[in-house]
Amino acid sequence: MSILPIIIAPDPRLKNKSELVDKVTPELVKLMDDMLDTMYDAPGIGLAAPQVGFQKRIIVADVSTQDEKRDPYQMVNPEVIWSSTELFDYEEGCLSLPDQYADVSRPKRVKIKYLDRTGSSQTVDAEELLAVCLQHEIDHLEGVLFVDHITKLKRDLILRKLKKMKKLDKKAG
Ligand code: GNR
Ligand code: NI
Repeated sequence: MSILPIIIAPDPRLKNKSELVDKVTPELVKLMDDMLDTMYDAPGIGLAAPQVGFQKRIIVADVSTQDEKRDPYQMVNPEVIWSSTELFDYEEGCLSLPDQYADVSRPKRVKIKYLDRTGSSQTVDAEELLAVCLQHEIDHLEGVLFVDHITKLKRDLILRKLKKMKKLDKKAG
């Protein structure tokens, strides 16, 4: 159980492509457990390994609400193997872009193939919020942030604000 520091944009580590995992080792299972702890602590509904400094194709997610039972996903090498032509708009945020939000349009339903924490191949059919979240996390593995799906004008505005915040943080120590 550890909470890992989350990398804030702009940061070149968030723009890298993450590497395929060739074996689900106990170390990677520990990383996935720490990622869930970090996500719940933030709090967030998803987290990708590159956000905590590991350039590996690993994501976690849980879109359950406060009054529901926890429903965590831990996915290794996730891939979208089908997506609907119907789109779904959602106001996205990101733990690596604190307090910044924008509407993003993505396929409403997706089928995702992945390895679970035991190394077994699984698929999940996701729609609406879970589909948004899993596509957002898989984007992180390609070095893509939600702001890469909006206009350059809006993206530059958000990235300028984050740069300014980092500068102020540095000054404050
Ligand atoms: O916590 C998160 N909320 C969220 C809201 C709308 C669309 C996507 C997300 S994912 C985000 C956590 C995060 O940054 N994951 O990479
Ligand atoms: Ni994110």
